[in-house]
Amino acid sequence: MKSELDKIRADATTALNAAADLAALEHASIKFLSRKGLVAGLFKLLGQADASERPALGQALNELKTDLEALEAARKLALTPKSKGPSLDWTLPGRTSWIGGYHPLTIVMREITDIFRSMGFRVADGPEIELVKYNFDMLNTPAWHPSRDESDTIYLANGFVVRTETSPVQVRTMEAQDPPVRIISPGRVYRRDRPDATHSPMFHQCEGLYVDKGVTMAELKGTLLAFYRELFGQQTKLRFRPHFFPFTEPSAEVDVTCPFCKGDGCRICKSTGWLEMGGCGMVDPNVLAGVGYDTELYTGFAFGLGIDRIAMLRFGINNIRLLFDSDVRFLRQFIGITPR
Ligand code: 2NL
Repeated sequence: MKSELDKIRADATTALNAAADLAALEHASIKFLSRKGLVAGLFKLLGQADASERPALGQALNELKTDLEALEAARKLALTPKSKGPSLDWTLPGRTSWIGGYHPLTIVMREITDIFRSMGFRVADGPEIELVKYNFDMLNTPAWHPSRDESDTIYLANGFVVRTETSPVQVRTMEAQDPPVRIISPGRVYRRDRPDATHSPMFHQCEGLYVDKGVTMAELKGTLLAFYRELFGQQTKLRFRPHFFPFTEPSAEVDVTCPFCKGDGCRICKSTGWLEMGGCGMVDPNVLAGVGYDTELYTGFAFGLGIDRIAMLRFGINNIRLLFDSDVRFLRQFIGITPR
């Protein structure tokens, strides 16, 4: 029986190893390891064996059975096709979700429009490419005025310019509706300026216009004072310096007390205690007449302020180019900041 056992071990090992696929393995497995297989047959012969040989034979038979079962399991694993699904590379970096933020100019622009909205102004919009007619002629700008020079203004073909102020928006609004008109026009404007820390050929302006019966310069100053106090703090003071603009008469430049030193004098205001913020005046009757308003009935005030300058002051930005370079290392610093 021992030789029988050795022969079955050799045959079964060969058959299981030789199985080239799962079907052949199953075939060999049935032949040797099933309930009526050759190994089971040997267990039946055990009863007829000599009593003295039975323990050793029994142990050898058990070993044969476990050895062949282990071989069959190993062959089965080797012959089972590997899963062909997409494999995962766990060493790759994960997907980052980026958090967005507002651009500093957006923050300041929203603060400005919010304040003027609260005072009853509407926000008006218009094209950045304008007719010379709207950018200069209808604003009472004489043909000889230096702002019309090609060294200052970017001229396009067929009587167009890229707007140098947002005033054309106000002219178009007045053309389209009768007084009362109470609007602001924030937006981009363009000048032929040599870029440096404080100048950019494209920058942002917000103009305001109020035309109605009996509008006075006192209301102009009161409106701007309320605006700047809301923006820079309630202790802010205002100063008008006489000036000239073709579209307003009288005209003034507007200074506010420095919000950093409260007027004492510091590095920001160059020890003057004042910051220059923009220009303003009473709308020249020629402008009102140009849009068909009755200048005996209506008066108006207008003003213009630079948005970039306000953003630079508000956030301590020392170079205007930072506002337009879209450098994420700069912009990241504004994540989480919202209009006040
Ligand atoms: C400045 C000066 C100013 C205006 C803009 C204006 C518009 C119309 C009629 C009259 Cl439709 N005036 N705008 C008036 C005075 C000054 O801007 O220094 N801006 C930064």
